Amino acid sequence: MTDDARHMAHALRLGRRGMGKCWPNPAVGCVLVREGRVVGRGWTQPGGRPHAEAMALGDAGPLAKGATAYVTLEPCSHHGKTPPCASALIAAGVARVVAPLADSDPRVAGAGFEMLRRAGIEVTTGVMAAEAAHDHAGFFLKTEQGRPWVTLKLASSFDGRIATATGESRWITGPEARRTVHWLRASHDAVMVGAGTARSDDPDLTVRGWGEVQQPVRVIASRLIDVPLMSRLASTAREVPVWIVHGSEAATETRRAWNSCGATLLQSRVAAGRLEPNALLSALGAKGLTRVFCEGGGQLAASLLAADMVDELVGFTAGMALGAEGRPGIGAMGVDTLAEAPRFRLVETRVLGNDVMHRWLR
Ligand code: AOF
Ligand code: ZN
Repeated sequence: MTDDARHMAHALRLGRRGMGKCWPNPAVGCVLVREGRVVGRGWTQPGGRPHAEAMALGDAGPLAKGATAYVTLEPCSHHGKTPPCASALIAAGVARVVAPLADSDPRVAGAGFEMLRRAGIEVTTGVMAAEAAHDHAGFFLKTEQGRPWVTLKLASSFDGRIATATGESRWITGPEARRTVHWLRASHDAVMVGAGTARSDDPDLTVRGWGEVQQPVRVIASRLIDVPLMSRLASTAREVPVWIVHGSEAATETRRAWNSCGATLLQSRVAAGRLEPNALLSALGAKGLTRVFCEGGGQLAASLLAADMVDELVGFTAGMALGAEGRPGIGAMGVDTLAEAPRFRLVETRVLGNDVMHRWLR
């Protein structure tokens, strides 16, 4: 590994600390290195500001002069709620900037690199670009296509079932797998379920067991908002945000009731009696979400998969069989031939207690 790659790997690790916390902004990391020594570290703060470079420059103080800045995304050039990071790097006397990729925000998109070069700073791009592209994939999708990255989780028996015929589902996978699910929730901006799951499981959808964390937004996709007002989601909507994406058919009284519980309602398009996946995700992207963790149910998962809108699969498979009478984890997708089925590439397997976790990318 070259020194540049090593320091960029460090900056990427720091950047990941902000994942799930700094939407609508990207989770950027920054390391300042002078004469081979790290003199400043920073990452994008909760809510998206201050930016990573400002944090690292603050950490380094006068030691930033003559240093190389390793930033996981092009430093910004626009005057937003904070001054441009490119100007801050110039003012601090940084000698060189290494950043893997250009920012996809049209207000920046190359202008940050341009500002630095004009000020006589050497700019190196491309270092660990694939890793950075993966970390910022949600932010890029949101700025380029208006929708967040979608991770679909399925915790199931060996035969892909999530409950018995009578609806018993606690617990198929063990505590280690469940703990990892909570960590995955925390690394996403939002956790999403369909109305069926919200009704049958009465889930909290919060992150537990990882200390004080910023809770992800809880999204319910429900055309008619047919989720009981006595649910945990409704009763805790003032503590941790609940957003409901619904169709125009949802009754006015139901909308009012959820509103007064503190939920945010987002009306979206319905096609063939279902929330249209594209419109559903666009509604979430428009609200600034960059990474959404979908935990079912089967119908929502099937419609996202069928629409080719799932970017990552995370499976937790237990050594247990429930048979054809068990409830399938994914609903009907209308797939007739293998050629029509969405395919994913295996990127990781992990043993978690008596279960296996497997991660796949589109
Ligand atoms: C950076 N470093 O750590 C992040 C950046 O609304 P503002 O003013 O905070 O600007 C948000 C934009 O800044 C966002 O769309 C993206 O282009 C960039 N994010 N830039 O230099 C950072 N998080
Ligand atoms: Zn910035």
